[in-house]
Amino acid sequence: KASKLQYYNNPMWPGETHSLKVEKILYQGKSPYQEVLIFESLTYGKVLVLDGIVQLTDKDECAYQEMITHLPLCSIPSPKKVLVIGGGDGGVLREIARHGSVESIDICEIDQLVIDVCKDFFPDLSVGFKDPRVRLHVGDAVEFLRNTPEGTYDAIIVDSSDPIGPAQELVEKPFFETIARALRPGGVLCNQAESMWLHTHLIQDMLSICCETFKGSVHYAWTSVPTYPSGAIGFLLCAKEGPPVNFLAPINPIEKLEGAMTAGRDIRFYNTEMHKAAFVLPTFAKRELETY
Ligand code: AAT
Repeated sequence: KASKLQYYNNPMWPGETHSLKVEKILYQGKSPYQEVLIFESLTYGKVLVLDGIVQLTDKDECAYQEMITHLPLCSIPSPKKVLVIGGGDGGVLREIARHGSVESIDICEIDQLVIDVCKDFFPDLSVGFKDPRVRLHVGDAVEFLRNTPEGTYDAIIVDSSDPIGPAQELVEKPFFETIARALRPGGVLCNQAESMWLHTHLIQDMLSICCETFKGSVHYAWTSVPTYPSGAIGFLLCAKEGPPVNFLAPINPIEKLEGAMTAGRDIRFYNTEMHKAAFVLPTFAKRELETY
């Protein structure tokens, strides 16, 4: 029922909007953290919307979930302990499960309602919760990481919403410091890092914080997700000081992992070429982001 003006006034992408034809509203509710909406669209299947912002659709979720997961996990040999922040839909868990080396998968999602409604409406994503290696923690990631012992994880994936609302603190320096502490030497972070078309300043801020915090290596990667604003989304890949990590050429290629391409649902988007290509930046983005 928001007025048209409100739709064009999101501070993350002022003056623009993107619309999908709604065939049927399947769920509408409000948690203590956000408004949750699920609808059936005409062309993208079911859509999950939080506080008016598209988080995923059936049609293009593969691009986001596969890239945010395999970019970090294919960059280190034999990942064992993995943490997911956010990701209550379960899609990233589904992707992590393809890695046979993984022994434990912790997930910290703030909103129980997101988990519950995704179990009802997105079975292809919430299937990720069925893996016996998964341990669910419902709570704020800031608090969770504060209590995580140093050096616990090989990889941390921050699959969080935009930094307005419950994810506000997840782009700030103290948060990145707790992530670095929670990683083992040479451990890796992959963080949802917005669009190079829209959020240069935010990305520059995150890059400069991460370069100070992670002494190993820091890179920006990006991919195409048609239903995210500007049709592109980026990822920040950071390695903690320790055994060197070369994100640009995967040391643990998915094609060589027993059954990984076909386990559960077939991989649709990620492959080693897409991995390498994700780090290739257009000239304007090179200029704006590579000095960091
Ligand atoms: N895989 C779907 C993509 C998402 S969902 C992001 C999730 O992060 C949401 O379920 C939200 O409840 C959770 N979240 C937000 N803040 C916190 C927090 N502080 N602690 C734990 N979980 C949190 C992201 C899509 C990105 C869209 C880009 N425009």
